Amino acid sequence: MADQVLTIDTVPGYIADRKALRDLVDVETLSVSEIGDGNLNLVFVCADQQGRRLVLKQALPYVRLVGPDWPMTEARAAREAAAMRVHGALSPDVCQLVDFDEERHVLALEDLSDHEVFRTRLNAGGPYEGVAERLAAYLAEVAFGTSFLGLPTQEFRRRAAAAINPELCELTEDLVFTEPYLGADRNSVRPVLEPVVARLQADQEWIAGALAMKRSFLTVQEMLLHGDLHSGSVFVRGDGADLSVKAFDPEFACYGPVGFDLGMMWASMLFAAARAGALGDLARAEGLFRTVSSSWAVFEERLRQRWPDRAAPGGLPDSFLEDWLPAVLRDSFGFAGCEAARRIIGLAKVSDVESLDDDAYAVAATACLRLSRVLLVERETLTLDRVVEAGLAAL
Ligand code: SR1
Ligand code: MG
Ligand code: MG
Ligand code: MG
Repeated sequence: MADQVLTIDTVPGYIADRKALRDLVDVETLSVSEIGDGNLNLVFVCADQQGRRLVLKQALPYVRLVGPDWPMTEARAAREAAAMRVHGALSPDVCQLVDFDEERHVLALEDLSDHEVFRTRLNAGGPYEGVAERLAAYLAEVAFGTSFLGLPTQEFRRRAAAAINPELCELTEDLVFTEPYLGADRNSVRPVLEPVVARLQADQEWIAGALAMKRSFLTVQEMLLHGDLHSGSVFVRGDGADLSVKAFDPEFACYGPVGFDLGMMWASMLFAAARAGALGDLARAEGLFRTVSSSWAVFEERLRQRWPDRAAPGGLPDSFLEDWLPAVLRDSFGFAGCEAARRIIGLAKVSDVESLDDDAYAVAATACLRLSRVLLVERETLTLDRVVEAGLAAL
């Protein structure tokens, strides 16, 4: 309902009326700004004169990127709140939920205004070392803690059944797994890329790879996914020993295949690498490509550490892990290949590539699509080293 949608003028009154929030800031001296730049929601930063801050995020009843003509359930806010609680209990690298108002679909979030969005840092050529690895550790903890590995199977099945998010999953099915390959009116690329896309969309091996990943996304309910883990869903602060990493925005959360989030995250590293290469910094591009390998190593190591604590050791011998990890790796390649294509061809694009001038755009976007083909078509036999080789060869 329109009167339920917050504005910068109604936020102070909203906070004053909300018991969990009213003592966290002084509403009398509050300044409010709306900073949401994502595709779906409103985000308000509220600061009082004592320097206390609160961040409110409200799900709109439509897709912000397109407007009221594309309705979208606000129930996604409840999915997001639930995922933040579960993920936050398993990993320190998750933005904390302060309060959730189910009626108005408003989440109050930990103030991370001393952080920056990872994509912003990547686009500026800033430090990336350690971020993909920390995200991989977070994903490993969640993969263990929300799946049949860490949970008794009845509990696992109950949680999987409760975590449905059909409307947002359909958005992913359409935008990530259908439209870039089969075509859609809302697809677009700059003219220089049209022949590359036309060739790919006539490539049955590439399409079959994407549709195999679609089947996996639709049919596998393995862990509680973040569901949209791109570099715009990650805050970072500092680097080296002072690095802080906080994943946020899990409104697409659902039970799905373990390789999904890892693949999405890898694609973000590939976009940043393609951007660096297109701007002439091949050393940075190579370093970024190598994060696929280094983050996989962390993911695998963390799961091997957790393995002795699995819920049903009698039913899951070590041989299971030795088969399962390579299967997750192959899936992650495939999901990265879908994300690498859809952010170039489909509706929801990434500034890593879109902010480039035409010449650099042609290089970066073509490289992403070449990598998409390698990841999707070769995923069953691909090695981590070959990703770096193929990435550099594509630039
Ligand atoms: C219309 S929403 C498009 C995209 O934005 C979100 O961040 C998801 O990535 C979704 O696919
Ligand atoms: Mg409502
Ligand atoms: Mg049993
Ligand atoms: Mg988002």
